[in-house]
Parts: sequence; structure tokens; C-alpha cells
Amino acid sequence: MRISILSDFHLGYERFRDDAYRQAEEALRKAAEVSDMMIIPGDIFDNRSPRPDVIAEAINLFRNLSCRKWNAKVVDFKGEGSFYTTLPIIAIPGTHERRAQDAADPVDILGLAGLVVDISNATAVVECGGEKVAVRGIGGIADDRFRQVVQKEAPAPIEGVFNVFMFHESLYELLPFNKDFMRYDELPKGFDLYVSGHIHNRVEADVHGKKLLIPGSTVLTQLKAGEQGGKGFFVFDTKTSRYEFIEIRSRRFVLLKINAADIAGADQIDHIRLKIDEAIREGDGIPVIRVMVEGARKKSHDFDMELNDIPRRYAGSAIVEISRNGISGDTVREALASDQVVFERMSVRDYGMSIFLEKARAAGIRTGKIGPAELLDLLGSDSSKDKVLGKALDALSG
Ligand SMILES: [Mn+2]
Repeated sequence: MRISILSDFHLGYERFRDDAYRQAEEALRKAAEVSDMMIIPGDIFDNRSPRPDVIAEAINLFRNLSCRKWNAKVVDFKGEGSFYTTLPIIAIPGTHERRAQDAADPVDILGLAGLVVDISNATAVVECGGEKVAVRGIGGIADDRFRQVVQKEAPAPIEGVFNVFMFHESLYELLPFNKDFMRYDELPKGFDLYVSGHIHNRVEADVHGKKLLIPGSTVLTQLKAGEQGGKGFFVFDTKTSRYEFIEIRSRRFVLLKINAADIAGADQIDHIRLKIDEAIREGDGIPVIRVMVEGARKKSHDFDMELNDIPRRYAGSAIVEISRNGISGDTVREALASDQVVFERMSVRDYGMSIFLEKARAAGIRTGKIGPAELLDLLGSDSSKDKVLGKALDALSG
């Protein structure tokens, strides 16, 4: 069977809302043409409570798929929840969609509507021409709970079929700044293929002698160096264990690192503009160009003004973003950038979560019962401090 693996559409992502929709649409359409079944390891939506128009976008995308003729179909389902379609389109929620335990997340909506098969904590078995593929899913949960859940649930392959383990988590080998993240060798053994979302650039690695494939997001989000490669999805052939990455048309992203200290003062702005012009000419469309100015020699008001004016001058031909290191007024940026590994691959939301977790631990709060993500959700669920504290205490002691 040919399995397409698509991830992190981030529908509703404010900054590139149209890109998110258009690129997800192309990825889904192309994947449907070249594969028998589809698996989606999380972050279909950018937000745990998407607005109705974003939900409508998602329904449109998946309804288009459900109108196609699929030879493969879901023939069995084991675990939490149920399945409301036999369409071989299998998904889990990611960290962006994560809500407090037992609260419905937006992927539940797609599942209940019969547009995808939601395997947040379940296995779906897909059959096509006598061949069977089982996909065991664990939806995106807080990093520290992932290990507990894997130990408790002990996901195991099914005999006599091709087994996929699908999740949405940070992994230590890819994000080596937090020793608590799961390591490859802690992932459950015996599966024929491992698939994760969460990481927004493409990853091909080996786990227990099998492939771990992470397709990356279909839309630009983090503007990190790793996002300069093309966006797209994987297609894995269970018969040959070979796979390929199929690119989609996506907005170009160029990261320009400019050391202003190397350039004569008066030419700094000209030099930066020349580099931007070159980047625009290198390809089609309206690219996102992130200019990182480092070690600026000239810290004058004029220089700052001219630098700030650059994005406006390129309106219509490029989306230019200027990051300035070493220029006055950027102490916050400097402080954040000092933890470069973190920001290279981790979202700000996850970084915030790790700080919250640290503080909670230092205060002696054991979040094991409901998990830190759920606790943070609860604390933000109402504007009344007394109410949320009451709810949090209930959840922690309950
Ligand atoms: Mn994501």
C-alpha cells in the first residue's frame, strides 16, 4: 500500500492564512492522487479553538477528499472513541489543537463529522486488496506525559500486518536542549514505520532499525533556517519500504544573514537592499525574506529609520522581515536569541510551556495528574483569578 504522510497544515495561521489553506489543499489533492491511504500526525489547525470560518476551510478540504473513490478502507478500530467513516484518512490532534483531557478538540469535530478517522488513543486498520496496515496513534500531549502514556498504554504492533506508530512530540535527538524529551530508543518497539508531526522541517531518521519520517509543516511558520527547503509530504510504499518526498508549491523563504560590521557605514543599507534584490530574482512569487543584521557598526537613528523602512519599500515584491542583533533597543531580542537552539526548532508556545513546567516543579506542584498543558489551559480558561485557581486546585487534587 502507498501511504501518504502529511502534517502541520496550521489552518487559520494568521500571518499566512491563505498560504496555509492553499498549500494544505495542494498537498492533500496531490497525496490523494498518488497514495492509497493518508495519515496526518497533527496540527491540522493552528489553534485549539478555531473560528467557524477556519473550521469551514478544513471541512471543505476534507470533503473534497471524501468525494474521491478510495480503494482502501478502514476495517477495524480499537481503542478510545470510534470511527465514523471508512475513508482511509487517519489523523491525530497535535499540540496546537490540544485541549484539557476529555474536552473535544477540533480534530474530534472532523472525526465526528466522518471526514477523518481520529486515532488520538487508538488503532485503525486499513485494508486494500487483501493487504492490511494498522496505524496506532497517540495524539499530541505534553512532553513529560508522553513517556508516561507510552509506558502505560504500551502501544504494540498487530501481528501479520504492516504497523505504523503515529505521534506528535518533541524528540531529544532532534531537540537536544531538554533531557526530558523522549529518545528514539524509548519509542515502542516492533513497528514498521514511525511518523511524527510537530517538527516543521523535514526529518528522515532511523528508530529501532525502521524509518522515522516527519514531513514538516506545509506552511511557513517559524522562519528558521530549516524552513528554507521545500514543503511537501512523504509517500511510503509498504511493499518496498521505499519512500519519496513530493514537493508542493509553497511560498519561498530566504534567510539572509548580514554582518553589517563588514560593510562601510554609508553602504550598509545599500548592501542589504542589494542582497534582498538578489534573493527576489532567484525565484518566483513573493518570497518571505528574513534579514538578520548582525554586528551593526552604525547605531544611528538614521540607520534604524532606514532599516525599518526596508519592508515597506518591498511591499508587493517580497515580505521582508528585519531581525536586528546588536542594535540598540533590541535587548529583548538578544536575550531570547541567546537560547538559539531553543528558537531554532521549538515554537514559542512550547518554550513558554517548558518555562511554566520549570516554575511548577520549583514550586513543588506535581502536574502528573492532569498534565502541565491542561493545567496551563485551565489557568487561562477564565478571566476570574479565583475561578481558575479553584478549577486548577480541583483538577490537581481530583
Ligand atoms: Mn506544528
